Amino acid sequence: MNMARLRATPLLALCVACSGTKSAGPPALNVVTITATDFVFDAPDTIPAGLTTFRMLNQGRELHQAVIFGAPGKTFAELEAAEQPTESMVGWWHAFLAMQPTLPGGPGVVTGGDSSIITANLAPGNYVIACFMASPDGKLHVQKGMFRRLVVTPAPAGATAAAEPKSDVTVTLSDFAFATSSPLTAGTHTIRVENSGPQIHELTIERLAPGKTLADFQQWLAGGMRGPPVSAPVGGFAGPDKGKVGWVTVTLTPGTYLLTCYVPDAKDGAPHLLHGMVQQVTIS
Ligand SMILES: [Cu+2]
Repeated sequence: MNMARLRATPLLALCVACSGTKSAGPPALNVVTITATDFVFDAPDTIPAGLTTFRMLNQGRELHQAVIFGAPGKTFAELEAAEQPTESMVGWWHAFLAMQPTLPGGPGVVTGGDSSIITANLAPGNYVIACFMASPDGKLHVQKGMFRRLVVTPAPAGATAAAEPKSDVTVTLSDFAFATSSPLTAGTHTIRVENSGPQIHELTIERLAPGKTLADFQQWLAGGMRGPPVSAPVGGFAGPDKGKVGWVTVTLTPGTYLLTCYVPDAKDGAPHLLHGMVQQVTIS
């Protein structure tokens, strides 16, 4: 996402909001900025419930994402304990799923200097914003303290819900596939992301290096991810829960991309992409 384009967006939204039109209509979407550095999040402490656009600015050098998760009735301390990996990946994920987490959606992974924009519907409750990317030392960013508490308060009484963002394509997530309603094309798109389940999924969009293919990516994975990566993430949607929807705004340019899901499998803990949840798409 081009920074100039990003800066233009809120200005445009502001103009619309301040145009003086008194006609009834849904209010503008609440926009929340999350700043990610190595390895700290800056974000508001409290936001109102409802449809919310999250703009994550990656001002670090490493890849970052902003997974937003909660679990009914859990304290922040319990959420923060659940996010820290244990020795067994599958054991950790089983314990995480056992608290019946909710992942309404968060900005997907982007490189340093880039930004990641999504819209998600958040219910009131306690949430944690966390980054589960790994550093070259093998530690996950969440282990380096890259997490932050977020309180979502009930929307004010009588408040009208904001309208859903307009999307031009839908990507449906399932065990273990991506289904695209129409071919993705070059340009800026707002993609509606639907999770038909049964598991939690995500949509990560990665641009393959020139001449590289899905086979090269799979070989790189199988080789223990040594050497330079064959793809670079350009955004995505972390979530949503089964049966829920969200939106991701992303700019694609001609080339070859991958749609990937790194969510651990509920049975064996392996990332869903190893169960086939990876797809190569050509953008023209
Ligand atoms: Cu998945």
